[in-house]
Amino acid sequence: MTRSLPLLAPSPRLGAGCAKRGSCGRPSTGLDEATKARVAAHPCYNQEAHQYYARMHLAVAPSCNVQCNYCNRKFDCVNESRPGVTSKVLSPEEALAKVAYVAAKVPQLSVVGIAGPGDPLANAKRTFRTFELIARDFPDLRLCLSTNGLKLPENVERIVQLGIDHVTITMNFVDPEVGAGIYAWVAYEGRQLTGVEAAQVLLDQQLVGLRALVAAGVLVKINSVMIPGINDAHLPEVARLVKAEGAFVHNVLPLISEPEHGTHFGLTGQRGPTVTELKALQDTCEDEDGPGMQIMRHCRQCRADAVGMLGADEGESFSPELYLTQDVTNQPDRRMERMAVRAEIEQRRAELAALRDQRGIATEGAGKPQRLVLVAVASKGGGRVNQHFGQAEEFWVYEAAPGWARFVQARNVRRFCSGRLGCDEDPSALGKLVEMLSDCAAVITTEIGPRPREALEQAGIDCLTIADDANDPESVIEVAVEAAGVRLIGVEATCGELVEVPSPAPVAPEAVLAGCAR
Ligand code: CLF
Ligand code: SF4
Repeated sequence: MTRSLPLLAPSPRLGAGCAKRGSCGRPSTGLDEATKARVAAHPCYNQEAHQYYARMHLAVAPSCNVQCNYCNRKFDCVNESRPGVTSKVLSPEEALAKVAYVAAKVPQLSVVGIAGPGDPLANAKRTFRTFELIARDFPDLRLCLSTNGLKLPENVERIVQLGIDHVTITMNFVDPEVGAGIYAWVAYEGRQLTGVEAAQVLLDQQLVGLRALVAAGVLVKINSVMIPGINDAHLPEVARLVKAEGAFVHNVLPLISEPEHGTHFGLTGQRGPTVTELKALQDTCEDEDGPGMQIMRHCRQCRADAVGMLGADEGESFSPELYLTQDVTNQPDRRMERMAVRAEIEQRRAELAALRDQRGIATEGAGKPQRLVLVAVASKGGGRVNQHFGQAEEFWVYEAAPGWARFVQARNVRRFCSGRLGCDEDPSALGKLVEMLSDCAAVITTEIGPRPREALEQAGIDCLTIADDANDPESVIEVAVEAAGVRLIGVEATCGELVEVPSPAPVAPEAVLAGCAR
């Protein structure tokens, strides 16, 4: 194996013996074994799982009962899906056919979700009929639902009955005065409410629903859209409250407000946050939360008809012409195939966990070092550094230090190299890419061309390459990231300087989303 990363001697274990850490030397997530098993293969509820497992969304819910200022109904629900293309709305039977087709082609599929394009519970009949069919034919797939929460209280019983184990509620405020700036109206009991009254009703319903779900043992995720100047300073308060109410994970995601989407915020010039602002707020919410509730940092704001791994949407490969015309039933051997793939994935994860233990690398929990650098990795998943710099459409950003490597952000970029068609000739493309990575101390990829290498190095970013070999346990993200952290912090330490993450120039949301907005 060729590599330009330094080979590491095993690092001393940080915080060994600390009660907050697991017996294996890695941090304990504080979850009991049953809960760990429930989220182990859910790509949204478990960051590591998103490197291995796929989800699919079924766009069966067209209408909505509220009007968010960041939504244009011509597009998908932006609570859980990036706006850009209106999904084909499926009937429950069409949705079942799609699941059968996708499950046969994507054996790492583990979760089926309903997240739009409107609100699933404003279309409760269609939503529950769809879940009913899937639960009947695909008992091995987990069911997931995302809602604005307005109709949650009256539907909790049905959710529990159907075994929908994961529910997301979008909660953007806990102070109705703040909420009044986010929602144009809320339709409730035959009336169209506006302002503080509308926000108060929505909040009351969300809290009643959240408490009932938690009491019933459903794992609840809270999504909060970060809207600079409107609710950004308020979201730590949301984090505190939802944690106290028993939410499992809090996903703080950035507002998308391109004017071409025609939303109120887009048309009135409301900007979204920069990647730096988003990370800072996620860090603050995590501190507010304290141990016990996780902050989700790997959300890709998927479409309501997304299929595949997060960050690698294959939805367009599964057209209705395919799944509505071909008979792909859920035969037992297909299920066996999924089970075999899952067993392989879990074996790989166990091997990588053992390797991290051997190296004393923690990925979460107490014992986070104070001296850290950010490192960007090009990966397509599988726990490997397996992407060429020029072909990456996203970079995974980790905090790294000796004994520590934690995923903190996925950043979308415009693909720089298009293979045989050559590299992007737009001189600003490379500049934007470098700007996007400018707070990182290093970039780790399988390969990188001389031009981007030079541009990154001129910006003070180290370029490290690691050969990809699926069977080589060295070819793993955390080990590579930690090696980078050790090297960079080591260099700084010998100079007698404190390591500080440089502040990048603000990055406009347009640049962040370039190449991903459809
Ligand atoms: Fe879909 Fe949402 Fe379930 Fe995941 S997405 S309904 S919890 S299976 Fe995930 Fe997509 Fe982010 Fe949603 S990355 S937008 S958090
Ligand atoms: Fe749009 Fe979703 Fe808000 Fe409804 S809940 S208005 S579909 S973003």
